[in-house]
Amino acid sequence: MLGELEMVKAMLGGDRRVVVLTGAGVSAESGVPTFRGRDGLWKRHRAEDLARPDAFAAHPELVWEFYNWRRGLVRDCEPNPAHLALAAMERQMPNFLLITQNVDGLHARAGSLRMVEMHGSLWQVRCTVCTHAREDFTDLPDLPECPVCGHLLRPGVVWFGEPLTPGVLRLAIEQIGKADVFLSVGTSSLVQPAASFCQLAKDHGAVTVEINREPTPNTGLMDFALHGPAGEILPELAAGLAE
Ligand code: BJW
Ligand code: ZN
Repeated sequence: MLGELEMVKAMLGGDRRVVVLTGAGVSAESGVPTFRGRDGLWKRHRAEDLARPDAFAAHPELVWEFYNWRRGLVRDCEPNPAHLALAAMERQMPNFLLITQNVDGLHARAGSLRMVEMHGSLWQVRCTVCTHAREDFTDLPDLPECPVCGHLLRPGVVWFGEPLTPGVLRLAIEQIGKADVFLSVGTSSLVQPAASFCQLAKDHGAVTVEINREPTPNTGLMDFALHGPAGEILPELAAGLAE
């Protein structure tokens, strides 16, 4: 009898439409701290308490210090076997879309192209007042200023209570609605709207698969739950496709 991993492998072949949602757990093996749990602490602040517009309005220097620390940390990290396996899957599958909640850019550095960064990017900055926005990989000052109008810049990420970039949610919903297989990898499935993607996929008849070190609130919705490190499980799935 086939194990769960072999059964999932078998469903990824051919021209099946596959949508993968990733979260912070995918980058954990690169040394990037996850958002929640013990890792989600920075200088006694919870990451969730800093990734908010009200925190930025009240303490922009503290929030920028948090983001500048993360930019420096991620710059020294490398994509891990989980990122590489997803990039390999994309090359082997004609109908593949990666939707990531991660802002670290490691999927792109691993070679993923058909990818949506639904919560923005650590490497984007934009003005809090005018339309200036840019990609910036350099070391930023403590309180970076807009070169156009002189007002404060902010990280180009999506904070709690903010809408996703126009078109991103529409694309995700459209593609999930057509998916044959939906994989949720390394996310706690606590943050909306990403946490609802699994139910959406299931409602449209997709086979649902979770890859995580621990169960999540969505585990009960899954047809398959593969518990373990993404950096071990994803390469096994990708290797199956090449055989
Ligand atoms: C491993 C592993 C290994 C570890 N291998 N696994 C409906 C109901 C209730 C609330 C809401 C709702 N709709 C909207 C909301 C509000 C809010 C929300 O969801 N709140 C909940 C917390 C209750 N959502 C929003 O505000 C969103 N906006 C929105 O909906 O706007 C609507 C709107 C429309 C029109 C006008 C105005 C508004 C926006 C959400 C933005 C989230 N932003 C953040 C910060 C991004 C920038 C940054 O990084 O600094 O995104 S929050 C944070 O959480 C970050 C992450 O992308 C996101 C998800 O976290 P993730 O990836 O799941 O990480 P963790 O740490 O939670 O989990 C890691 C997992 O990995 C764990 O399960 C581990 O076990 C596992 N793991 N190692 C495999 N090796
Ligand atoms: Zn400006």
